[in-house]
Amino acid sequence: MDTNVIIGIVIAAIVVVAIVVGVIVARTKKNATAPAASAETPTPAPAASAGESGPVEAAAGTAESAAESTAESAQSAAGPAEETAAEPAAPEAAPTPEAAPTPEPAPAPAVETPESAGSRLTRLKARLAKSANPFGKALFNILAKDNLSEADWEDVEDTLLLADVGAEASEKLVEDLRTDARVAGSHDPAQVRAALREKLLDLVGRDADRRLNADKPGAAAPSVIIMVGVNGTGKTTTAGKLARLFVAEGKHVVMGAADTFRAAAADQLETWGAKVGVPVVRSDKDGADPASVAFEASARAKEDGADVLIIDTAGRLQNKANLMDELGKIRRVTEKNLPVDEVLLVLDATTGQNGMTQAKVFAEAIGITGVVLTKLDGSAKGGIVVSVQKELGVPVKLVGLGEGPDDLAPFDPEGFVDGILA
Ligand SMILES: Nc1nc2c(ncn2[C@@H]2O[C@H](COP(=O)(O)OP(=O)(O)OP(=O)(O)O)[C@@H](O)[C@H]2O)c(=O)[nH]1
Ligand SMILES: [Mg+2]
Repeated sequence: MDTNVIIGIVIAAIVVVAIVVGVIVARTKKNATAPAASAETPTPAPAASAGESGPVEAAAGTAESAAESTAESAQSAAGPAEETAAEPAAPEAAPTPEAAPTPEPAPAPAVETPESAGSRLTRLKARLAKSANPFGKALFNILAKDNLSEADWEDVEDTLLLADVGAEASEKLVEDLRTDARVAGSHDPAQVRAALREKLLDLVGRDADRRLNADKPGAAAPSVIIMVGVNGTGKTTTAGKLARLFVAEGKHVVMGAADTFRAAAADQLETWGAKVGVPVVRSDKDGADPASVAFEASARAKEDGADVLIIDTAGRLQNKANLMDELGKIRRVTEKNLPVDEVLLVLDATTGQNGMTQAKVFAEAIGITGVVLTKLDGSAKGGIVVSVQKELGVPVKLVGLGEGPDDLAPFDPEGFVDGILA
């Protein structure tokens, strides 16, 4: 009995050992075959198909068709080569996504908080005073003299003309100042300054409604703004800065890159938009129809329930009739989706009176509801504020005072006059 039990245990042990060994051997075989297959398959298979197809076809052809077949074989070789290039890409691509997600999501949350309108006004007022712009100060220095001679009054008028106030307005201001007792009769600098400040404020227009239509109560939503102007005045920059101003007010903004003249223009607008999380509707084709981009942008803004749509357009010379007609088309096509509430003419303050001719033609071609005066920081011609309003009968609504992202502010007549008198 005891011997039988021992024999039984020994047999059982042998069976168990045999099973364990069997399992180990099977696993080792599997491991050995799997990597070999995955490593080998991609390389030899394509090499064979690319290499074989050429010679086989060439051999079948006659002398005449040899050239064709060679070409074909080259093509057929290229074909599989492409396929094979794609094939191995698949298994190789598989492991990469695991590593890729780590670095990519990092840049996404970097959305900036733009400066509020109130605080930028104070900053911009100071900048205006420091710029090359204070023609008001030059006027004050003449007017504060004790006995004003005819030559002094001529200097006053010249200063106004040089600052681009315009001939008619300059003449009128000189007349007003000459008859003002505080200037002509008093020698108190404070009174002279007060009188000059008042007159300049009258000239700039203190009562005009300078709000953007999008900011008025009961404004359409989405409210549509189109930026127009000659080349390089600052349309795209202003569109970007304006988007920030709206974002600072908590508005949902969409932009349309209807400057399809060059892809860089849409890229430029996208860069502005990306900083504050504003989407940009654009075309990927250089030279696409700008009106169709405007149409798509207005459709998107409507669909998204945006508060404001800003459409940037290409710079154009006012004497190019076809380009001016294109602006009319952009407006009409946009209006198939949404009414256009605002057309902002972007004028470079440093161009002075030349800007006036442009302004008139743009006003006729597309209609203008407001002016943005850019580069006032580098201009001694701030008087253009006066002349452009007088000529067009539309107010200056915004001013650009630098290249910084928040260097755009609603135009404030008091701030402007104080800035140029400082
Ligand atoms: N100093 C100063 N520079 C400005 C101001 N606004 C715009 N610029 C600069 O003017 C240059 C032209 O600006 P853009 O916005 O590209 O002008 P644009 O009108 O869109 O130009 P096009 O699309 O080519 O017609 C850029 O270098 C801007 O930084 C401003 O208020 N002050
Ligand atoms: Mg532009």
